[in-house]
Amino acid sequence: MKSVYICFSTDILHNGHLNILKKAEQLGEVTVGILTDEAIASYKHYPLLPLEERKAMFESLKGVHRVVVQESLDYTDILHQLKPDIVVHGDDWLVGYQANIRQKVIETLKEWDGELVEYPYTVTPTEETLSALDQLLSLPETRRSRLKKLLSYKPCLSAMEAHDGLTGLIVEKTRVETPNGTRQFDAIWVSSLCDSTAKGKPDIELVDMTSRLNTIEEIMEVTTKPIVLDGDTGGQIEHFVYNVQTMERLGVSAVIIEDKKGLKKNSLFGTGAGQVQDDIEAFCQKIAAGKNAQKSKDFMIIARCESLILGMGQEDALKRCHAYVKAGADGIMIHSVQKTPDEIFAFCQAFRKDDPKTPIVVVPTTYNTTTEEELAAHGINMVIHANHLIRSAFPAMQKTAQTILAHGRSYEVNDMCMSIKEILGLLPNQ
Ligand code: SPV
Ligand code: MG
Repeated sequence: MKSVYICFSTDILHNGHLNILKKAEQLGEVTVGILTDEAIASYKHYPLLPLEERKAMFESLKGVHRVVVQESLDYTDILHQLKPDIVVHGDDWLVGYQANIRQKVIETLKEWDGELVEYPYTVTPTEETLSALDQLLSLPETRRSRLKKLLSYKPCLSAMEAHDGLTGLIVEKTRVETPNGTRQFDAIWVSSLCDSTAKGKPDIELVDMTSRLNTIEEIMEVTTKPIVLDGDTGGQIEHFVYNVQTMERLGVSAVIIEDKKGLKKNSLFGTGAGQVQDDIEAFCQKIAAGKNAQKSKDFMIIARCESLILGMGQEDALKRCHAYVKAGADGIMIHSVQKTPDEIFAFCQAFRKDDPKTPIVVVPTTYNTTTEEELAAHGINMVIHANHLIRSAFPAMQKTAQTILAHGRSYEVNDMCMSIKEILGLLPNQ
């Protein structure tokens, strides 16, 4: 009897899957491969059912001899382990990002005269309803817990700022093919700088929480990715505890609050802003009160330390960050406005000596020649690209406005704009 291998990433079984399994069964003894949560999240949505449940689902199917775990989208390793006579797949992978994966399967199978059998891939009505999965993934309960889960298995997350529905869609949908596979952002950063700037206001906690929550609602309506809110100083403790519960209820995954007091100004001003850092004890009390107030297990409060920004040095930053973790912080963010990552790397090395696992978050706006890979290699768990969508949109819009004004007509900006047809087709469900 021939050995047959077929890999699945689905959460929900429908007729299309069962039909292809039936065909596979006629070819020989079927081994089903189940992709890990991480591999699935790398190219589509975060799976609704965790690996173990998906594995159990396939194990219970008639005609499935055994179920194994496939660690990556690339089949090479698993095929070398199993050496199947036949690999079965739908013909949907002839084009797109899967075409490379298919080619490697064909080459690997050649090593032992294995065969690839492809069946026409049919989009069943059930498949269409699978797009309703997005609706489920965007529900508060499902979305909120996803940041903690991603942090638990992915060494370093990449977050991008969004400040309205449209930028939310860009962060949600942007994917690029790289030699290491498909890449997409893991989380959405709702920056105070960008949220304020988009409203034509300075970043001084002037845009109040009601308005910030409206922005979040707008983003949430069109996205499924976990949301990390820039909570500025967190405000008064008495207000913070209420806001924590509101954020949780909405499905926000984490809030980052910074250890500054008085009128908050943006950190990128550096020491020029005359900012005062909060006392360690007072800030620890705020963190503890927030942790006490939260109702769910998965909401995260991340403490942001401004010691390096304010020239207080590494020892002060370390003392504070360890104290914040002791007070209950689920992660720390260490900020810097240096042009190189040196002080961040030195901090991480020292912090990791006493704390190997608390997630470290950074915002490499000024030291942006450093890659996420290098940051990850220094023990950093989340990289936030904090302001780049608004900073790239503004000059583009300004140039368009100036060009129209200069020419007294809009013809000259035709090539700077997307077409009316494109903008009308841009948004889903119109
Ligand atoms: C923000 O994006 O609003 C931040 C990060 O707080 S920074 O602007 O670098 O201070
Ligand atoms: Mg901010």
